Amino acid sequence: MDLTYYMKEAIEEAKKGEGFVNPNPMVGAVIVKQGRIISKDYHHKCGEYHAERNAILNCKEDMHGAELYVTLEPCCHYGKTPPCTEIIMESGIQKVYIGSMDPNPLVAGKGAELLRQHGIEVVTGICEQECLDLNQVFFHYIRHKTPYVVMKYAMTADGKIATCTGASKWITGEAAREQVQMSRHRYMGIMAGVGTVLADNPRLTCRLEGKKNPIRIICDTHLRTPLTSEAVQTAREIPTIIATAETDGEKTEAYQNMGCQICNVPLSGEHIDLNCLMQKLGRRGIDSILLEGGAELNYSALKSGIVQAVLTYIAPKMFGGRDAKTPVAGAGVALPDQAFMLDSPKIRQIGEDILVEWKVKSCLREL
Ligand code: AOF
Ligand code: ZN
Repeated sequence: MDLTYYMKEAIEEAKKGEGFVNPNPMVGAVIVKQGRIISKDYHHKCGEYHAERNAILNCKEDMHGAELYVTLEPCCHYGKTPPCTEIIMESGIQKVYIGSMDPNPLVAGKGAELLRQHGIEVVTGICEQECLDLNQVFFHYIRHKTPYVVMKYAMTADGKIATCTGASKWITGEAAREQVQMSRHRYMGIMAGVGTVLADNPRLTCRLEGKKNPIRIICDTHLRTPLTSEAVQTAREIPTIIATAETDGEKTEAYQNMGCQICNVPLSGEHIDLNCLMQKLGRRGIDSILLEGGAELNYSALKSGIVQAVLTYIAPKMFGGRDAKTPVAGAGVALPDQAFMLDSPKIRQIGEDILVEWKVKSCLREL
């Protein structure tokens, strides 16, 4: 077997932690001795042991002379758990293959260096691109301290997100909708505008068995969210943050009494300052947000430069209607060369629908 085979196994292990590890990275580890996998494991949940430690602790065989394949550079710091370098050095493992380096300033090359100083051979950059792709959220969050924002919308082939009467259930088929539920599990937060809350009264939860609900974030400049809305009514069970410029204590208290958290954000023009909101959410440990915006919020988010990726679901149908809503509204740009540019499209068919995943170009440059 070649090196990439074992690293791919480690990547498959890492993916099992999806949605549960945030704001930590997904990490997988495989231990190989004489061409045979003798242990493999992953980082299961934020705050619990790291992948390498799990794989070593679960290994039933002697690890002397074995090789470790790990998707992220082993840590060398005391965080919520002891350093992985320590247990690797005690284990007898002789060679470590690393997928991607850890940009966390507490690690950042020091983990690999420490292993080398202790006579362990270290090879870096195995399946590096796949390992970088795996943890786009973590790499963004550790560098910028703001959430990785993914704008998601579903539209018809003629670019509508609702009919001329505003009806939108459903645009895409069941398979695509199930995948959206998986995104709600994967990302830590879900964000919508008050317009969407008023129009659809969504729950913004993950309906998949054994998965987790995202933290709900409602952008509501003037605090218009009805106290009777689904989100407010269930705020005691599912964390719900209302981001608002309204500072009147009496008004905000009514929401707090229902279990909502109020996040006060200054105005930027007519709406709350989304960059400021992202900094505040980042400080609360939210590393990623699925933006199920509504057309107005989508435009504000693009304009503020907070969006890193876009998920476009396209259904094989057309609604027509000159007033039927499109995914991004706001004022719009005046000239084609002022467009928000997208890049790196990945196209897939999901049931009868098409999914295009893009990166937002300006954010790519910034990374
Ligand atoms: C993980 N899982 O498998 C590896 C990580 O607070 P701690 O102790 O959980 O440390 C978190 C940091 O450890 C994280 O930011 C990353 O830099 C490093 N490696 N983290 O959660 C793992 N190997
Ligand atoms: Zn570690």
